[in-house]
Amino acid sequence: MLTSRFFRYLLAFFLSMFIGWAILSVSPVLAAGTMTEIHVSMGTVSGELKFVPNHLELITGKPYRLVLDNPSPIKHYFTAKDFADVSWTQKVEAGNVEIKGAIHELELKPGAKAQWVLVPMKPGTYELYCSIAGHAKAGMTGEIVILP
Ligand SMILES: [Cu+2]
Repeated sequence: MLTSRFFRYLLAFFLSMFIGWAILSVSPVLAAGTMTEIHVSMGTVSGELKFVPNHLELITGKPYRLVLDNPSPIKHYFTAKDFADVSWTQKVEAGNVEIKGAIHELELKPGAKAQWVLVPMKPGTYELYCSIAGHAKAGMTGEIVILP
């Protein structure tokens, strides 16, 4: 009698452990279909120094895939340190490489593509710019707004 109750508790314990683990492993970012893609071109084919678009809006707590590409003849940086600080980065995918962990800046060579999968966590307006000398001054800036 006592043993069968013990085993039921034990079973319930392992079941709840399993359910907890299952919930944790299906993070919102991994749930396909709920992720919003935002495409940003760094520079233009004709060499203009700008981000297209240069104004991004994201919503706090929602998963995003920032799809970056560089169609221009020179390399550029996607630099958004404060934005990165208040976002949770799941990964950055570039070519066949996946990078996990904190990211503050991405360098894209001509023709390169990268995808940054993240969840913005704190509302605010954050600056975006290209950190190559002269590019921000020439207009390669933008803003990323995280809405509540
Ligand atoms: Cu640049």
